[in-house]
Amino acid sequence: MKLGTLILGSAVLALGACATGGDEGSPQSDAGPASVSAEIRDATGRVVAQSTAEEVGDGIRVRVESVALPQGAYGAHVHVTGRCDPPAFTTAGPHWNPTGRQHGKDNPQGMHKGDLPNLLVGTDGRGSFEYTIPDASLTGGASALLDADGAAVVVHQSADDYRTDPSGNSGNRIACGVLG
Ligand SMILES: [Cu+2]
Repeated sequence: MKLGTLILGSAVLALGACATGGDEGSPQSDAGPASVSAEIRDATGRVVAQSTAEEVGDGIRVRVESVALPQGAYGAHVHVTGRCDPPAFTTAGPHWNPTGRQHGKDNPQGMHKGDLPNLLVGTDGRGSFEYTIPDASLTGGASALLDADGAAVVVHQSADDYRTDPSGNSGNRIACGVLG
């Protein structure tokens, strides 16, 4: 924790020093937010779920909550690019995978850092999970989630089998939200 405080402190200092002069050329400095959130919208622009991502110790705690999805089980992942262009949301790119693994916790070559549990939604349209991505950070470090092009949370049309590369056989992307 002491090291983390020290790094944050010097990053803030560096940011202050840059305020009147040059910069590092990136809007995402190392002194980024400790938590971010996303409104997850379907192809028509309706908010169907919400997400938060928060730095906790050496990981990122991700919460995804349905507010208006139909009953069912949905694959959900952190994708590498913070762009959600409907209707197919392909601009969000592939799963966040800074360690070059395959998809899925049940895959011997898995898993992606962006892999998340399935989102289970009841008849009332409600359901949520909380999951901590280990050994990960939002900002700072070479493989931080919030790099220059950000990141997005994507919900797929069906459940993730946690095994099939590259996206758990979870079908089309039905909703997407930019983390920021
Ligand atoms: Cu996905």
